[in-house]
Amino acid sequence: MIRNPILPGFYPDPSICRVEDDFYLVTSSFSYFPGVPIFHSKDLEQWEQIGHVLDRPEQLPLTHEMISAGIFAPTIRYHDGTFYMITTNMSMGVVNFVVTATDPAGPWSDMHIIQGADGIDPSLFWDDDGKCYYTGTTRFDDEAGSRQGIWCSEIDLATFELVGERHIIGTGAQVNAEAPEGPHLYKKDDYYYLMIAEGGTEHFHAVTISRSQSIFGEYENHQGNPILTHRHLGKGYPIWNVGHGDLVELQNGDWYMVCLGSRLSEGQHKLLGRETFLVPVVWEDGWPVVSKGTGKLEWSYPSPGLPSWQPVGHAVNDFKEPVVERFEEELGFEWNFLGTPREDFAKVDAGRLRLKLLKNALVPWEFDNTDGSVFSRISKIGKTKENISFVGRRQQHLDFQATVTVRFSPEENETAGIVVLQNDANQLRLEIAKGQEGNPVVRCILVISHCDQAGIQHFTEAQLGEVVAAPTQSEFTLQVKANGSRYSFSAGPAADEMQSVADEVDGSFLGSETAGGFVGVYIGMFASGNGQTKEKYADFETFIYEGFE
Ligand code: 6LW
Repeated sequence: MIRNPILPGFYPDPSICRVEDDFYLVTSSFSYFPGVPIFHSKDLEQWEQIGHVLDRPEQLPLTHEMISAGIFAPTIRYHDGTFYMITTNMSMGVVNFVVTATDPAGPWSDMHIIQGADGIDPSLFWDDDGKCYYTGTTRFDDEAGSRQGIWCSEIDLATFELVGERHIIGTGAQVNAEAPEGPHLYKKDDYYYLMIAEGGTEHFHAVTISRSQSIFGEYENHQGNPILTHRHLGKGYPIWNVGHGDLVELQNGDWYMVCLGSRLSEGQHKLLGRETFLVPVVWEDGWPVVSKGTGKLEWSYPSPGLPSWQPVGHAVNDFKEPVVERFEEELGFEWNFLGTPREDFAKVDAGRLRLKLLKNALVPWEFDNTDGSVFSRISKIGKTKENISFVGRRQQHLDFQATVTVRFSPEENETAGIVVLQNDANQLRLEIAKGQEGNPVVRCILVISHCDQAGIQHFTEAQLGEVVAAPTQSEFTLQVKANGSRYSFSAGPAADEMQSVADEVDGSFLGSETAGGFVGVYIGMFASGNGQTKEKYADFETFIYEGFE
């Protein structure tokens, strides 16, 4: 059975390709490093992460400053023995580039930057004659004024250069469609199909399609558009902002679409960001019908009937057992840094994750003095390339619990702990610090952004609770539990001696509908010298993530 979402948690803008019996799927990763997680499946039901496409600093220059910058919507394709992943790095400006590999688990090549390719959401399409075409988004002027459209150009993949004239091939199904983006071209039965996302990546998101018998158009919009959306289901429908899809044809001629959607907590909060869903597609009269019979994303679909298969490791969508990280070897694929790690601040060493106390902290700077729009915030990036000592994983369930043991003796204003992170200006931290009486304390800190009347963002920090530890205590068990958007924090010297630090905190402000941006919540471990880098580490042991719903 297909259980949706197939990739729970923040995995937006999915793209899929098939090579014989194997399916590969990639998603956006913004300012998290490594970037572009890549998943493998043979049955479309279980998905195993096989790596990250961008796992070397030179492939992925990022800063940590603006979490929703970095890598936007990738496309994965396979042609003639080579895998291609094409995407945009917003932290380099708007730079579109391709990396290639013969093994999708890596290594992937260095970046091949496509000069002259403006806009976001690049995709590649090979025609029957072997020519390859680039599609992306752009602003252009016509008699209707300045607007966004989809452009297409031939590309030479020997030199990674655009060839010949570029053509505007689509502007969306709706008149003055908001944000036509995420284009992909397909060819079926003598038609080129241009499938795009439109309506913006929020409540009005949608997948629409047009077709033409010639690659540069003119494309005829489908009368049945949008072919997938949840915008007409009203607010509060449990899966929201459905759109940005990519199609795949199975070995047996069946078709499926991967797309993004968000599960809502309490009917309105998008804490998990945008997740990856899978939906069956049939073709009728030359056009795709998505989720035939209901027309909306369902929580499950019957098995596609592919040969049975067991992943080699752990399927990323299997949470029957708690996910336990013992930090015995390298960090598992679920762990990320914020920005490109340029310093050696995280060591996995004999059952411990050692995080060095760097001078930077997860302090709110991101919203300071900018308006709320992601793009105006992106324009402010580039202040610092210094790291934050942070390692985190996605919150993948509306209800979950995470527990970790930390060895740390705080001095001066040093801190270490765990954080529920949407972005620098919207977070809940459970941190060990030196208290006013000199004892170590564990305190819960809330950081929340708000907008003033002029539309400028600010933030507030507040302490929500504190427990005081014995003067010599240096081992702490920290736990965060979520029940919908209520987060509870507890701490103690051992797992069976826990005390509440802050209970049932309203974490709804961590939803992207108010916090802004394109990411979902992470649960991270951090350490900071708060102003000073120290040759000192906080040691984290046995991180247990349990997902309930
Ligand atoms: C992405 C665009 C979108 O590039 O949001 O949902 C942007 N669609 O296609 C960031 O994910």
